[in-house]
Amino acid sequence: MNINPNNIELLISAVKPDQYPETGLDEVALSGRSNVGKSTFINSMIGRKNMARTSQQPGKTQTLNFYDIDQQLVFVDVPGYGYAKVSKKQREQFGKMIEKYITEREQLKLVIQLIDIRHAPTQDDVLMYDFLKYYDLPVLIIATKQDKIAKGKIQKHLKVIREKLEMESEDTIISYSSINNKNQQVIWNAIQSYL
Ligand SMILES: Nc1nc2c(ncn2[C@@H]2O[C@H](COP(=O)(O)OP(=O)(O)OP(=O)(O)O)[C@@H](O)[C@H]2O)c(=O)[nH]1
Ligand SMILES: [Mg+2]
Repeated sequence: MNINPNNIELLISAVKPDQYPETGLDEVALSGRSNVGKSTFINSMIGRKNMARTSQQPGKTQTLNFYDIDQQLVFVDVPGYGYAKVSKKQREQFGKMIEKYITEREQLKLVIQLIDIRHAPTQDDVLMYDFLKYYDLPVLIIATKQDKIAKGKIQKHLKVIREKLEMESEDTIISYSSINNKNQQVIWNAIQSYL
């Protein structure tokens, strides 16, 4: 897939369905723990440093942010889960907002779930994966922050993630680093195969 980095647009930050944009394009949503690197992943895939807002503090993304990617697809940046400092009420609101989007959005073709390659998936990661599979959504697992482990250990860590999630055989896992963009073309090819 060939993306023009100068043709990316934040369409809207939405909190409810009547705000979702009508583009006619397929959508790919980003899911994962707060601070795992979802917004950074979007920036790195499109070759733009500051398109999606990122932070070292978890809890940065609080709305569904729809990015038109060169009129080829829409990335939807989603608030992360598992951040203890978010209030219970806010967690419930995020949960409802995400559930509504994921379960009702027809043009949603793929969910990319990011997992930190250094650690086994958490209980929240497992719950999210199970939730997506319950709704029959294809899931592409990106084991991110690959730059933080030795190359020789990648396969072992991928295996731990695959087993802990009990990944379905049709789902794919790919390692990635938003620092050096390794595997970026492999990931674009994988994304394209779901659209
Ligand atoms: N070393 C390394 N750091 C990364 C990578 N991806 C993201 N980070 C860092 O991880 C931190 C969190 O990144 P974000 O993209 O804001 O995380 P997020 O998942 O969008 O977080 P929320 O919006 O809170 O859900 C930032 O300090 C990033 O620089 C990576 O591949 N390698
Ligand atoms: Mg974010």
